[in-house]
Amino acid sequence: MAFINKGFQAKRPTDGAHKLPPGQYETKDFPVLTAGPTPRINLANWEFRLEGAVENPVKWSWNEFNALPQQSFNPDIHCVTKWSKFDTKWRGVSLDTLLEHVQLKPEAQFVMAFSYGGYTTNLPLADLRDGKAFIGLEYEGKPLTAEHGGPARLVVPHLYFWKSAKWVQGLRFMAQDEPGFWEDAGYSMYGDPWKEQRYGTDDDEPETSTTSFRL
Ligand SMILES: Nc1nc2c(c(=O)[nH]1)N[C@H]1C(S)=C(S)[C@@H](COP(=O)(O)O)O[C@H]1N2
Ligand SMILES: [Mo]
Repeated sequence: MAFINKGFQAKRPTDGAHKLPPGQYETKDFPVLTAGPTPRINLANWEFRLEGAVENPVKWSWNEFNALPQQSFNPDIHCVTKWSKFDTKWRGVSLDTLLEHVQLKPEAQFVMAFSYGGYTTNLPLADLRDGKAFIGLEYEGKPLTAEHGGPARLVVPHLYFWKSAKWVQGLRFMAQDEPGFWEDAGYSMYGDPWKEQRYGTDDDEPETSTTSFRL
């Protein structure tokens, strides 16, 4: 029954209630999921960059980055391997704060997050705005551990957690959407857990497709 929309009954909670997206289960643990080794990062050389389709590429050292305004975030997170964890406790820098420092070129619509160690993941720029994403520096009141992406990781909790690049080094703004590491391996270009977009085959079909409406 391929024409059933898997996300039909799933609604993202709007009232702050903790809910499980379709196919997920709750865990109290914080599992570690990494493809490859954990990179060793020397804070003296660490930098975070905004580059690509911008008028003014920006770069922060570790001390400069930590001097940016920080906020607390308590999101629910959802991994494509089906665990969800409610009410995680972070501190970090909102992407809105970082975006104040760049003048984007008009064609900048997508972002490639890139990490120490070579990991990449793609997102629409709109998904980083309006309090929806942050760079996490602390978890449960302590500096973020290396296994969870410390010293700094992207956190985009409304999308599957593979979009939350650990050891993030920067964001490259792009005119066109391009697949990152897992997306290139067949995972969804967008990864909305409420629509259960796990694989590329779960992504919304173009509006021009009529076959899915035939019985
Ligand atoms: N750099 C990097 N970031 C990454 C990954 C990775 O392998 N490398 N794995 C992703 C996946 S698949 C998930 S589920 C989360 C896991 O984060 P955690 O190990 O802190 O639970 O990190 C994401 N970010
Ligand atoms: Mo994952």
